[in-house]
Amino acid sequence: MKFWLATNNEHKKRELEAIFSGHTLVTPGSVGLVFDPEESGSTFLENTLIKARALYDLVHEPVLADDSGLCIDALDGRPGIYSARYGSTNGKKLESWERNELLLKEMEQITNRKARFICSMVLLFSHDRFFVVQETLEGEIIRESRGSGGFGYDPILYIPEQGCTVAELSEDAKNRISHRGKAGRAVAQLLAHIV
Ligand code: ITT
Repeated sequence: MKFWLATNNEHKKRELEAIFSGHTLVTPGSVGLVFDPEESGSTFLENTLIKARALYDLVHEPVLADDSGLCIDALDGRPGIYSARYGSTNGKKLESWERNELLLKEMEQITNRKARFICSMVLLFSHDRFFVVQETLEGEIIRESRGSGGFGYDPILYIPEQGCTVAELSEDAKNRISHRGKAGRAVAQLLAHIV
């Protein structure tokens, strides 16, 4: 099946293409559509729906959207829905490695390192018909960045069961255990039943 992908993040696109192999995913950017909705929701789920509906209004075809981020217990869930904007000044976003360094600094004196990635995913057929899944990947914030795979906060989330950070996993291994991989497979299963 073909669906539009409500993202400008190439890393997410790549992961989702592997998770949804057998389907055709098209990003607005790939066909020259300008897509930059304001993520004004107060939860991952609200932001996913905002993105999905905004793209649906442009294309009037099924849309898949993902809103995700890193939630740290000792920081009351921050950066959470602001993960992409953590450390931004005057609207200018930091590079991923700069965000990671800043976050490690903020966590320097903190002993409770528990954290998780969250991915809220929506497959939307119209404004009022959609399927939602939200998944997590549990881990701990490491003291120093490790690994070069993945993207975003992957080098600083350590997964005890794997004995490494997410950035030290292969793409396949990340997709097998990740918040996005688990959410995507659940959505793909739903899709198989409803289409
Ligand atoms: P779109 O809104 O265009 O999809 P984005 O990068 O702004 O792209 P989000 O608003 O969902 O996406 O922000 C998610 C941020 O959370 C992302 O920029 C990363 O910093 C982080 N993040 C999400 N998933 C991640 C993952 O699998 N590994 C590492 N960091 C992740």
